Amino acid sequence: MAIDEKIITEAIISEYYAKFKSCLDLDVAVVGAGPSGLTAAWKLAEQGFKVAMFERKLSIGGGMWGGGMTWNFIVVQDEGRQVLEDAGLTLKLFKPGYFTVDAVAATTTLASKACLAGTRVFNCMSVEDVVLREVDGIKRVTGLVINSSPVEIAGLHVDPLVIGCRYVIEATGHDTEVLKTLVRKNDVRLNTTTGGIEGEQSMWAEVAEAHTLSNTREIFPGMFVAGMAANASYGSYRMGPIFGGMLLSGVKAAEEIAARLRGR
Ligand code: 48F
Repeated sequence: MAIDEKIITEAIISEYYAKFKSCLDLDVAVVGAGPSGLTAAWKLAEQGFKVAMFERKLSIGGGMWGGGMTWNFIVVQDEGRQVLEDAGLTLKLFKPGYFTVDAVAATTTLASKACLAGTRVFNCMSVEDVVLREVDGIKRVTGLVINSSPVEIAGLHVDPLVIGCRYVIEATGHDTEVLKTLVRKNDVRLNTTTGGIEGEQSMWAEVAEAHTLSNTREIFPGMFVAGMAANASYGSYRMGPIFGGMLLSGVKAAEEIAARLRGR
């Protein structure tokens, strides 16, 4: 069969823009494709919600590829194990209560679950701001301001584009980048003790794992925090290469948002 390069180009242009156009009005926009964002996207997309995920890097998976210090295994406790088993992974019991799994297998499997469930993934896309609106007298996040990562990396002066959504999941990890932008640019109060971002504390895995789950909530109207961003927002600890809290946080964010969207 003859191959026409122009048809290949046309196929990519058509498919990409059809995908982009279908994402102008989302149920949920997930920022950051680490383990918490991937799990949340998977769980929401498999219920039929319209979900897109925006990830600055070329690869999705965030900080899970390299296990601990590039030694590519991760650890989960009993509590988080089921999420990975539901995804099709087999975990190995290392010591009572501690399970291991290959980090690359875990990352690719979660990524695959999110994609195959119907998440529209935009890699190489950075979220640089949010859209704020006053809805019934209350300020609310109603969309994201996005730009091509190569534009961002090159420091080019190019304006962004905008998508709309019912909910944002802020899953940008330790840096809580999107939430920081929301607070820096607007006179807003978050659902935290001080009303601001509390900041992340040093390593305390046991407490951090539990807090990741309790800190997964709507921190500002229209915006949930998940994963490490949840702990960094609410002033809890880091936990290193134990990932159950990240997975369960994604599940919780998905459950809470699904309930709100259904009650709409
Ligand atoms: O850091 P990350 O993996 O977030 P997570 O889901 O998981 C944390 C763990 O990896 C680990 C840990 C567990 O013990 O502590 O650190 O909370 O993934 C966050 C993703 O967000 C992307 C970033 O490239 C990464 O892949 N990201 C960050 N800021 C932006 C962004 C942004 N402004 N726009 C798009 N993507």
